[in-house]
Amino acid sequence: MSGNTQAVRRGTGTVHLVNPSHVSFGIGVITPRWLYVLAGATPDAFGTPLLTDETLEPLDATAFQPGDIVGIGIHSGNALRGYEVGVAARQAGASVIFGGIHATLYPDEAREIGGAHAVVKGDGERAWATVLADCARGALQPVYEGGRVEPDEFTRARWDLLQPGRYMWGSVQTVRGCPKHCSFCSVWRTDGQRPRQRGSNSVVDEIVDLRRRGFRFIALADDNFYPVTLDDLRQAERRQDRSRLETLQALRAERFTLMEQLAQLPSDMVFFTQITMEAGEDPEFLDAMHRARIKGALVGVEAVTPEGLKDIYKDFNASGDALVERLRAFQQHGIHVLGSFIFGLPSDRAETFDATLAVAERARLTFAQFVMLTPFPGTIDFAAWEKTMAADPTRIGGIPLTRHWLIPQALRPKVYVPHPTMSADEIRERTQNARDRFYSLRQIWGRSRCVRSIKSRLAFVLISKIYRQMYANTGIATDSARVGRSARWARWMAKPCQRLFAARPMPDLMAPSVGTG
Ligand code: B12
Ligand code: SF4
Repeated sequence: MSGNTQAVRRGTGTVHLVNPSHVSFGIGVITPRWLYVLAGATPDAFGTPLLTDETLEPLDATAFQPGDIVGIGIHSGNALRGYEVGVAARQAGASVIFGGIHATLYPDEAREIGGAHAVVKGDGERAWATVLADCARGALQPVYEGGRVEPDEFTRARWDLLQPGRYMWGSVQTVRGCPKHCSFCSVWRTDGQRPRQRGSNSVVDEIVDLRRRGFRFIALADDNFYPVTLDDLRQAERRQDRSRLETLQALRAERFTLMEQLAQLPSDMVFFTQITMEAGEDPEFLDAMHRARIKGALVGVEAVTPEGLKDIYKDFNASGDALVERLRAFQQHGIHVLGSFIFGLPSDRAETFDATLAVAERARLTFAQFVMLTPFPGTIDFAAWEKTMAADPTRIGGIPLTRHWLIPQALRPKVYVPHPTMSADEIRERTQNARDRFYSLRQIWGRSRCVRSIKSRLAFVLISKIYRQMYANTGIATDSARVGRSARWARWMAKPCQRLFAARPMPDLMAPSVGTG
């Protein structure tokens, strides 16, 4: 995305921020928040950064000039493309800085193969200004420790830099960190287990800013919107741990304040978040979500059996009938659930796939994603797998499997962890089959009864299909023709879909005034 005006300052050229992607759709679903947050953390003296989101369109590397500063944010999935961008920027004579979760975990890699002059580990809010200042005086350090900033330091995103009409959903983060410790997830290890919860006023101010610009759909880009459970409170009470109890109660009260404020925003607004299913046991919380118009939530169901949940240290989830009940509780409060399931767990068997689909149906999930167990760096699963792979001689294009993100996308295996009873192909095919069945036109049309008018039902079908093509197919298909077809289809459908999400801007909207800072 180009087109911002930028001031060139003494000593340095333009500051670029690049969100890398090997596939572009023309339209984006959710705004990549880090781009706009880092733009917000860029001191005025460095001018307005030029933002490029490659999920919209590929980067034009000729835009890099000697003396420019190029910031690239990567997670493991887009690290390889990020490194190509870094190398191109360095060749053009720019200073190259990497950040994001993957660079935090592998700072040396970004320098060795990504052309990085410097890497920021952890949060970028504080470190970015230091990096820019060091760069301007020719004193860049190889690594900056960005640490974990406190909630009052979370930088407000610069939504004024958004090009109108390019994204369907705005994104606002309300909390970082998660108290759980799921074995496949890196969040609790990189962002920490202490919830760093942002004051409701600053969250709402940003949402108001987005609504003024015509965004009525907002993703609360949190990993766990429910960081304090009823059980946490009970345990603190039982232990008579007064100070913990007060901390937890304050966090919970702040959630309610936030939701109360969201409820006062224009009635056409819709929020979506990610949450643990424990919230399904907390009707007061679900009621507040409903009033706040948090109409959808991704719930990490992961596995439908107790054995599966044990495999991934997620015993706090329910299984069997209790699972169906918890998921239905969301639905009964008017909250659509996007159930997220992982296949390929050691205890999975051929029948697990059907059992999972049956739960998805019984629980009346509105959407579902079925992913294959992938050892992402920074997770317990990855550490254990890396150990077992130490003597494995397999190389793809010279890359060991334990560095799978460096293998070109088309050659990347889809299943990494050997399964006790199923082959990699069997897991992939059964996963693909589960997706095909869940997203068959007949099934989607049946589920579309969750909305009323025919127009809304058709919109539901469109959104289900686009969701599946953008996120589901591109990640699973082994055959590159299928990936290409999916991407083309999503590109073609994205434009009409975007129109469904856009709202008339409300430039005069004011924030509701209750709440904490
Ligand atoms: C929202 C979200 C999504 C959205 C993305 C929407 C979008 N356009 O951004 C959706 C739902 C599409 C998504 C999809 C996926 N996601 Co996701 N997602 C997130 C989530 C919850 C929030 C991201 C966010 O906006 N954070 C807010 C910003 C401000 O924080 P940040 O990105 O960390 O940036 C800060 C620092 O990292 C740093 N920084 C970042 N970049 C840079 C660059 C520079 C130069 C500097 C100096 C600093 C810097 O500064 C920022 C401010 O402090 C994160 C978890 C998390 N806590 O971040 C997972 C997360 C990034 N996702 C993850 C995963 C695995 C996925 C999927 C693969 C899931 C799946 N199985 O399909 C897909 C991949 C999609 C794809 N093809 O790329 C993992 C990545 C793990 C890893 N090792 O890479 C995470 C960490 C969650 C997890 N449970 O582990 N995701
Ligand atoms: S998967 Fe969800 S609940 Fe588990 S640690 Fe990660 S963010 Fe927390």
